[in-house]
Amino acid sequence: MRIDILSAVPRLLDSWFGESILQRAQAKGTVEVVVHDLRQWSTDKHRRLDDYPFGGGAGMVMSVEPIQRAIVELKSQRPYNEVIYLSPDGELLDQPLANHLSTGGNLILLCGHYKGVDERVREHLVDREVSIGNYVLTGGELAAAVLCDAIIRLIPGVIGDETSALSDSFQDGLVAPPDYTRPADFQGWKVPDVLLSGHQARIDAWRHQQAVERTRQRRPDLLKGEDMEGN
Ligand code: 6GU
Repeated sequence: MRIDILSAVPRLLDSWFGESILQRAQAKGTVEVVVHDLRQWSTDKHRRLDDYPFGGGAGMVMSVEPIQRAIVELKSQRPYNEVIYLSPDGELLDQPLANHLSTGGNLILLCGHYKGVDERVREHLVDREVSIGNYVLTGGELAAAVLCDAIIRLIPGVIGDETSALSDSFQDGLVAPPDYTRPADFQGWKVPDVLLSGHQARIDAWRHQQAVERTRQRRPDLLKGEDMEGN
């Protein structure tokens, strides 16, 4: 899988993708993330990417031409499944969307800056718009990094224990049950007996019941439309 990120401030992302678990994934060849400076596709003599909005008003708008040239060039080199524009008014990123994108082949991620992009980018060049939450960031770069992290960690072999991505909070629509490690008694703070019992079926049942209970207390929004057994 290959992810191409188009940014006006690529250095913001270089350090992120040069470190961390994502670096290991890239070293193994599971995934390749390539960050591009959109300015290389600018034809303006000052390499500008933005311009004043028609109709006036505050802020600058990212021009359609460099973005179109970038996307056309990348698409001529390999197939892409989706071109995604990171935008605060996009579809909210959640686990099902991360799951979908992690199985779906190559992606182009376009990071907005300034006021946003010329509307014709959204109409003609982008397949999907994604937001990472109901707050506004200065640009789409952090959102692109969040989206990449959520996607890449789901690719088999990227995180140590291959089953652990599937037992994450949210994968079954429930938050995760509590975990404990040694010592079993720390100054009187005890691990629940059932976890020390050795009865795997009882442990599984306890974990499921804890997950349901925690979801009801902390994230009742996740249970909408589900019965309390989490089915
Ligand atoms: Cl994708 N971009 C910006 N600029 N702000 C955001 C966002 C994206 N998602 C949440 N806030």
